[in-house]
Amino acid sequence: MAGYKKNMAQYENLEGWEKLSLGMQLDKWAIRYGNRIAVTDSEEEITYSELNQKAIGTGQYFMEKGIQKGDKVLVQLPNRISFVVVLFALAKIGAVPIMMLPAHRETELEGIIALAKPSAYIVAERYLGFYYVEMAMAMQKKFPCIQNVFVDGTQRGAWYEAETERQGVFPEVDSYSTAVLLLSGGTTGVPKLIPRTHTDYMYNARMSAKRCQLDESSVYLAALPVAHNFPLCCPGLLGTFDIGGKVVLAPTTSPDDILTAITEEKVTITALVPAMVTVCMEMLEYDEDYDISSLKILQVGGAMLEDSLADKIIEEWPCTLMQVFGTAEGLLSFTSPDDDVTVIARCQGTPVSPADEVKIVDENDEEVPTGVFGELLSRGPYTIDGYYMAEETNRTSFTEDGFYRTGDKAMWTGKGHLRMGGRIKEQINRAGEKIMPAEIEAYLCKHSDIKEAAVVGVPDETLGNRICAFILTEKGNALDVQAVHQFLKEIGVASYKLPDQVEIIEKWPLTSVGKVDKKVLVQMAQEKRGDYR
Ligand code: J2J
Repeated sequence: MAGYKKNMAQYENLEGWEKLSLGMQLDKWAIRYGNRIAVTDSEEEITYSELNQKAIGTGQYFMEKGIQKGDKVLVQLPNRISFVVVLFALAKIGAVPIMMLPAHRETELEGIIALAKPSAYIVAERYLGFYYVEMAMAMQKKFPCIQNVFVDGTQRGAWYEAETERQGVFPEVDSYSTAVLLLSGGTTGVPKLIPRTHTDYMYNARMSAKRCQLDESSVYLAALPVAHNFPLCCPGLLGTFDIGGKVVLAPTTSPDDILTAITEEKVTITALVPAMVTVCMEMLEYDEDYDISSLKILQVGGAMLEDSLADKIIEEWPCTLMQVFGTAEGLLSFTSPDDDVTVIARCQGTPVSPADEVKIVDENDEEVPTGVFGELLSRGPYTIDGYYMAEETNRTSFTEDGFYRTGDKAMWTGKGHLRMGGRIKEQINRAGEKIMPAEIEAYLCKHSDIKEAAVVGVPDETLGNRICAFILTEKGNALDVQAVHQFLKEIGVASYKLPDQVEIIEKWPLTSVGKVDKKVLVQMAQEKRGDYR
């Protein structure tokens, strides 16, 4: 452990802090919102009462098959109602879902199974052309801890459909026990699991819903994979259920599925990463049949939102942009719909809880003044004090007094808002000179032929790291290293920041949650190394 253990009692007077398990929250919502539609996917829609009934039946079935309170359970389901049923069924038992993404394969699974030793694996039979059953069976064979594999098939599993009439007798679940294990956003190294408790997770959802001004008429579209913290809880599914709104599950992250769902379901709020906004905008330009006029709030977060894209959203979308800085480890900072548009355009707002403690520090952990970038640290009611079973990592990822080191560069603006500046770890050290990719990306985007840019540090024998710029050009125009150098020099960029390698790209490699996958870009840069000067 990081030597520091959070004392939950200090938060018990906070508005929205409730000592109730997620399973019991659903009982409460079923009574309060009964016949209102809770959630719809491309196949069916169910009410709050039906959702609770299905969760009770499924939970009872899982218990009969041997899942017990405290067990870890791998859940790998796409955006379908069965995901929601499973989430609450496990919550009622006090079993802990590990939130795998549909995109995960053997390598990711093996690391996580070895770490958490799940007793069951709940998986879709098939999704986007991939047949999961074989992979699940192979995992079960390799790891005897997995006693059961439950398959959500095209006909839906017996565990889901037939069991709705059962009465539930469930163990008592401590609301300060772990409710879910989220996967850390970090794309490198050993997998890190993030333990979130029932109480802190619900608090996270409530504070987010409050900032988004959700109410019973809200229709939330889960466009990202729901196993991710953003659509699950910020405010996502849980925040929408808590307020009695309706959740719509988009079957994939394709712009057509997203825009069709917004049009047909009259969605009022959704959450996208910047790369998804760009493709949706392109789609809207070519197809006039979509109608996004029902949208009140577009949450954009997960990665740096370029100023130019923020401006474009504000100009072209018929709703309020909400900039979102979020981490599955906890801390959330959103702009508010009541903020001035100049604020919304240029920052990521303020933390969602009055009890969040945020510090921005230099390399000696000393706080930096307003307007100066440093590393963002956070501690608070819904921020974890350690990863699951990861003593070593915890020593470096948390300070002695329990602040989580985000590894993100941020500053306080003069008006007291957070502005993100990219990853600290991403910093490129080129022959001793420190370069932030985000800075070079912003310069490159000033070029009239460049639509988007991503800069990575590539291991280099001579320089330590060389700078490689991937660029997506306007109308496929070709630009070489010389042309890029000339432009950057013209606008007055120091010569040590000039990219050593420039690659034209037509389509970004994306991570499973839609961020530009910089790890893949580094590999691509290495493969093409012969081409650079
Ligand atoms: C720059 N970087 C950002 C932003 C996240 C809501 C939204 C996103 C996540 C998420 C989330 C950023 N500008 N606006 O959990 O609830 C980068 C930072 C951060 C990392 C966290 C949520 N918003 N980031 O993305 O755990 O680098 O959570 O540390 O996947 O994404 O990644 P993750």
